[in-house]
Amino acid sequence: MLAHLIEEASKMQMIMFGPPGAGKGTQSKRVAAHYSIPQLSTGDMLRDAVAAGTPLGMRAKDLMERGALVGDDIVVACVRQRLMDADTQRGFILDGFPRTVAQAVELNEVLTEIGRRLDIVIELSVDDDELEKRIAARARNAAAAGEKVRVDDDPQTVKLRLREFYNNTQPVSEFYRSAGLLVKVDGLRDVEQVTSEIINLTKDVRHF
Ligand code: B4P
Repeated sequence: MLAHLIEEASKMQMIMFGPPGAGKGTQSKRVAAHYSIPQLSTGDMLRDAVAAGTPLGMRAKDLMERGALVGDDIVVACVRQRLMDADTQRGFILDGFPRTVAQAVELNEVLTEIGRRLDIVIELSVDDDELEKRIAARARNAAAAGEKVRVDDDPQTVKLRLREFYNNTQPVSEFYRSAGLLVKVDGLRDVEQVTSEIINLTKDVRHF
């Protein structure tokens, strides 16, 4: 009973980091459900804005379809606003953010402003061949199910997304490693095995 109450009161503030298709979205949803905290995916926020045709979505659409990163100002503004929502009080998982060192620096500023801090950054490691296979499988499965295929899941665009990752996003890993927050997880295993490892790694870092 006491353990349950402690679990209820404690916070988990984490980042799920990794290349496109590493399973950030897949794992964030599962871990967020385990801790009953929201998954804040900048990819989903941007896709929703594109679908709704908002001014922000119109700025993001072309960049996303080309496999490029959307401007730091747009993404940071989305995250800043979302972190003000009451449901993040017990914690959150940032999925796909930050994707540049500038975003990481701005996130630190936002968290300091609102009196919050990060507990852990999980980096999912998956090699490029497997990333390309997973994204191709997602596109095939969506088409077979009659669902919308993500424009950026086209094989040529995936190569550009990977290039963007190595040029602009990979340095974020070093940023958090030097802050003592980074933990690498082998993302090549089954979905369930990866989730178990993340839950094991995170259960001792929650705070009040
Ligand atoms: P995201 O929506 O973040 O897309 P992603 O990197 O492809 O997704 P993820 O790693 O979550 O893969 P998933 O779990 O789905 O970004 C899309 C675009 O938005 C970016 O290219 C950029 O333009 C823009 N954007 C987003 N955030 C931004 C930011 N902060 N700054 C600037 N621009 C930004 O997994 C992929 C597939 O693998 C799935 O089909 C899944 O079922 C499968 N899978 C997962 N884990 C597996 C496992 N263990 N084994 C086998 N298959 C697995």
